[in-house]
Amino acid sequence: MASDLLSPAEIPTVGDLYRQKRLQHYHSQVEPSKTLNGIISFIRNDITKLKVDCIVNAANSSLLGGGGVDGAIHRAAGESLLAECAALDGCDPGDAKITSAYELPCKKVIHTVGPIYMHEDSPDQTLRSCYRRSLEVAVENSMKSIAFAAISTGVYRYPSDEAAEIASEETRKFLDMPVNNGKLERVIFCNFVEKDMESYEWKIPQFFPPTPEELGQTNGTST
Ligand code: AR6
Repeated sequence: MASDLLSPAEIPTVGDLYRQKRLQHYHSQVEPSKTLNGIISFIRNDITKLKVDCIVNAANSSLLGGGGVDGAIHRAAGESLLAECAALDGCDPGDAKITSAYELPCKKVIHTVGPIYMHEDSPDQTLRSCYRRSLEVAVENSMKSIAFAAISTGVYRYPSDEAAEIASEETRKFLDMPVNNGKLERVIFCNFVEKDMESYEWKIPQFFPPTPEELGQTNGTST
């Protein structure tokens, strides 16, 4: 097995980053949650190296592969992935479909189709739907850990800050729903380029703010 694979246990959570003073925080209207801060991570890495239950691909509506992260995932998975995708009859923008992962170190691949930023009237609604549907499909398939590529922020040219805000907000909404409690143990935003990392550093604390304990202010009793 290649030694450059990364498992969730090796990836710091947002809670870890606050405790280690590696993540700044700002004023947030959102309730801090120690539980959620133990689920969320954002990293800069190649998503094909992650040993998580499932990774989320930024596909196009044909599901027949392409460049960017889609190309990287198909190359690493091998030709069987393309054969399974070809039988799925495409995917609408904002929707998500799941396949096996073949030669990838993860168990499943969720393929979602993001908006082409300049081509849609409401690209934000489509991007929100990508995150929501991918999380739903993951839970329906008993996935415990999920890693997202930064959907639409490459050739589809969605601005990184807005995309990171949508990803963070939709994930927070999903995890806050009582029906989803305890379903996902880890949600990892896997960025490839620095501009997306900077956007997550800015947006994550707005939707996953630190608890007093994570700031070292009290012994903490928050959930
Ligand atoms: N691991 C993680 N992220 C990556 C990797 C990687 N190995 N490679 C690139 N990225 P893009 P889109 C990041 O263009 O904008 C394809 O041709 C990249 O830095 O892959 O949704 C599809 O077939 C960027 O932040 O996807 C579609 O036709 C992010 O992945 C179209 O591109 C998404 O960039 C979809 O465009």
